[in-house]
Amino acid sequence: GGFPADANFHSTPFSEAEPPRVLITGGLGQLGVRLASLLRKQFGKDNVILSDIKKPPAHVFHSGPFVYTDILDYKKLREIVVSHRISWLFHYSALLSAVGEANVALARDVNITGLHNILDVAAEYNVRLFVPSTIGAFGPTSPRNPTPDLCIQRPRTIYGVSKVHAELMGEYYYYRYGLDFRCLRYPGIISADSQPGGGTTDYAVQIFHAAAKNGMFECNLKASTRLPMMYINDCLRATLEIMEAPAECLSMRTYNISAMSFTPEELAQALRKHVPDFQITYCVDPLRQAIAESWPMNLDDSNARKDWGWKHDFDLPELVATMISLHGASTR
Ligand code: AKB
Repeated sequence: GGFPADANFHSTPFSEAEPPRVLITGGLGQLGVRLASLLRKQFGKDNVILSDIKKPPAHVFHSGPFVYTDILDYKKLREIVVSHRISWLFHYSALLSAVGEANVALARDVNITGLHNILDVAAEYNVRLFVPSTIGAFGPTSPRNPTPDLCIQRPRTIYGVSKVHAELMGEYYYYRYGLDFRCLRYPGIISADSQPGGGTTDYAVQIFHAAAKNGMFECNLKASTRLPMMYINDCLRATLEIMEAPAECLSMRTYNISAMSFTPEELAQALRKHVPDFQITYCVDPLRQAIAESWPMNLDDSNARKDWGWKHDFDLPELVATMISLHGASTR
């Protein structure tokens, strides 16, 4: 028998309900592989399909289902959703902030046209849809410390513009067609075993690799640049939690989530507790610096905490200790 995708299977115990059938687009970026392993633990390996236009490394290919999906090919996208009976979709395909400025036409295609395909297929087949938004959806005229959920959003990157567009279109489809759209504004995400690509917050990932390798790092943002950040485990747990939240808990469909906020200098200082001779130097990238200075310093996530019980586990000291232990830098 068919399983209605909009049935709230969480109202019955897991053992009696059919788990969701999940598709992750852009699955070979910084977050997809780890999201897939979290979801596979929860819902079963074969119920979670990773997809990308890139060729998966062997360990990813052998860890569970993988399909080629070009989100710009609408017919193929429908075919995948139908053939695999997809009921939840996590849409991770996107060009990030700095790389988007270097390739505006491609960023527009992937981040905006691609999103339109995702919205249409999700609405047509009754798929619950998660789209990550970002601190990059705010701009120089937004309040920066703290930044509430609802405020002026006039970003000046194509990435930010495309994410405001995604927030608004997702909410529009929710009100207009009943699409079960859920969205979180992520801070910069820090992970040990996967690299971001082309972002403004990338330094906070690269610094740990550099610390483990040779005890020094050249930072492309100024020492005093304060940005919101989060450890990947918190980010992925928040993502699963908002997807599982009963609809009646959600007073909004797009929430800020927050964990910590620091500058490169503060991060270097925290690193020195584990790598005492750690050196940081600065060679500022003007594009990334300008972007960072237009973004929030602190995100106000009180609505997420109130509505669906969001709570972060990792502050700066735990983040640094965990990243260092994963890189083995303490034995350097
Ligand atoms: C970027 O720096 O572009 C991303 C983001 C914060 O959205 N990491």
